Amino acid sequence: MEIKLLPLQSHGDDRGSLIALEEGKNVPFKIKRVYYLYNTKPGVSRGFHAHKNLKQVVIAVRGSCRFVLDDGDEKISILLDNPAQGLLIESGIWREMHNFSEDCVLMVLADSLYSEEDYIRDYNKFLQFHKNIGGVHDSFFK
Ligand code: T46
Repeated sequence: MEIKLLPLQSHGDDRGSLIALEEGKNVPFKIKRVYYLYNTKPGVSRGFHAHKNLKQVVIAVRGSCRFVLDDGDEKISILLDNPAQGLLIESGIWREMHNFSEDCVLMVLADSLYSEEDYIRDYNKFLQFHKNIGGVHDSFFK
């Protein structure tokens, strides 16, 4: 599995830094939703699900956290600790988030509105999804 890290240009000057996120430019989809995770308690892990269709870009705007991405064949672990990098997570990928730093703020850009129907929260169902469909196909669950 290939990790897709998007470089985000930082416009720094002597006042500080600024990064702009622009749909179709440095974000490869139409942005329908933005949310952020913060105040994650020490020792807590999050995620443990895949999405049938959703694509997202995740940015550690502050602090750090470790992502484990799993496409059903292979697991890859990556530390997100740079506000000038966006992790692109395609649909059909199981994700877990571990080792949140106390100050971690994760900002997430999503290509769809929130829908619990899009989640696969059971790992065995995810493996079945991957095996039977080989990727993105919502009808398997209907
Ligand atoms: C993901 C990782 C990176 C909403 O009401 N609206 C929303 O847009 C989202 C994302 C969540 N929620 C509710 C659903 C749950 O009751 O907020 C609660 C926590 O969501 P969840 O347990 O899914 O959070 P995480 O941190 O496990 O996962 C989230 C996203 O859900 C997920 O898409 O990829 O962050």
